[in-house]
Amino acid sequence: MKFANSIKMSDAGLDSLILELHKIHAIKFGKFKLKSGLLSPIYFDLRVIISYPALMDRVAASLHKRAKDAGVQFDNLCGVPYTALPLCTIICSANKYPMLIRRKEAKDYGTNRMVEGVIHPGQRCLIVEDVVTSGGSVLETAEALKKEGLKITDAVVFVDREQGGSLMLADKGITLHSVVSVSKLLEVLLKAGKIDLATSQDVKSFTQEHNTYKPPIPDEILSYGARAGLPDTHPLAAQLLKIMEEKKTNLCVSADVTSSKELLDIASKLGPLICVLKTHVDILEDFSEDVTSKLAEFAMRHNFLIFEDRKILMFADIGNMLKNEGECGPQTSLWPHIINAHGLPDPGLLQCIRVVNKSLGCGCLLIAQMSSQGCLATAGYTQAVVKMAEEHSDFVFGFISGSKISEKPGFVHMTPGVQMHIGGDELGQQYSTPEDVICRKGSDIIIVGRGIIASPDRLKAAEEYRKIGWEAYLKRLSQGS
Ligand code: S5P
Repeated sequence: MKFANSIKMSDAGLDSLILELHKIHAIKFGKFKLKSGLLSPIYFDLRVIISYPALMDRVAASLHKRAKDAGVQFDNLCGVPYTALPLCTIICSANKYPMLIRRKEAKDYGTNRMVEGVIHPGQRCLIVEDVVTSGGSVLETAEALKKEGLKITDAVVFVDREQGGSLMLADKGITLHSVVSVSKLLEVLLKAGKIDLATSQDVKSFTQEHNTYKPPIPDEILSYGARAGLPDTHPLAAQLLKIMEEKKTNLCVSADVTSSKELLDIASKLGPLICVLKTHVDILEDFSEDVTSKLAEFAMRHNFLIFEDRKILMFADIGNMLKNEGECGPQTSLWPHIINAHGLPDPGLLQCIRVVNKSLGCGCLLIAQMSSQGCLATAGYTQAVVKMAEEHSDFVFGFISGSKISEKPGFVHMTPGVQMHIGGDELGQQYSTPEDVICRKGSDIIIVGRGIIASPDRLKAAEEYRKIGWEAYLKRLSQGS
């Protein structure tokens, strides 16, 4: 028999694997009652692959490759019972890795063990799973293995249903590596004409609406004002949190417009309703120094901060290049209060941009997650960015993220991709609602662009977002007490 590990899982290989799985009804569309009682428009039944050995080899190989590509270190593997057991067996047999089996129920005779196989406490065990929804089954297996003294830092799964499992596991110190996400799967099936657009949208809405992730609720949820007064809070975060408390707003308007007149109009009219104005001055067609000084005037008058979004002129080179090109400093007479940077290059980048910006009183938000579909910033990356922020907390005061990702109350979380209804645009932007972002995902500030900018009455739209965002915050506070 040709072993599965010889199979190369190219993009085309993955697409054909998805199509094969659809063909044997391992992926089904319709109405399926889940354990929770919910009616799901999609169902995965990967149990059937045991009847298709060649396909089973390919799924096992893809799991193995995913773990290897992610550089996961492990001493042995354990499959979550039952569907992942044969998959784990194939990986171990083909690659000569030791395997462990977790029992679902203890025997009442013999050794009475919950985990079978030779255990060396302190060794790292990689968990293998077929489908993850909430992450609960992976966690159960991880807990059983931990009781035996094993270290569990990673799990590899074939399908991530993108309903919060990876975030929940990340909270427990486990990085989830998935071969395929539901979004990718829908994309492939749609392209191949196996499903229609309405089915794909239906599944997307279902996964977004039934996200199972609940950020851990700290013993006490602190108000914005209380967080401003904590000794470890960065001075800029403190200023921002105070503004939010005073003006009763957690709204940041993303003024993505190309004319200076429009930008200044937004700043002057919406200024009283917002805590932050996010600009992209690089897209202004008629930029002049006059715009920056007027923006600064409005920021003073209406008490908001200016956040210049650096994603287009991205700070994403190595630190040395930015130093050489003088890219780190102000490009205009106005220097914003806030800038952002990716964590991708390395901490050298932060050191470089900090030198210029910190002396000007500017603080930085690290982009830990993105709202765009298929974004590569997944759990492991996000965790690394949080660590980077903690190590540079004299300059970094928070994150651009989809939810709360740090328990440190001094960090501010700002979330883009917000509109009144969940959905997205044709270029992959994905939207959550203000209530979802603030109340359930525990973020602090909603960043709203087209939800306000494309409205015929921007003032009215901004007031609606401000009100809903603020009410969601009050609800979050009341839930914590
Ligand atoms: O992950 C991100 C990060 C940012 S800063 N996704 C985003 O959409 N943004 C920005 O938020 C994006 O550059 C744009 O300025 C704004 C979202 O605009 P909207 O019109 O989709 O609300």
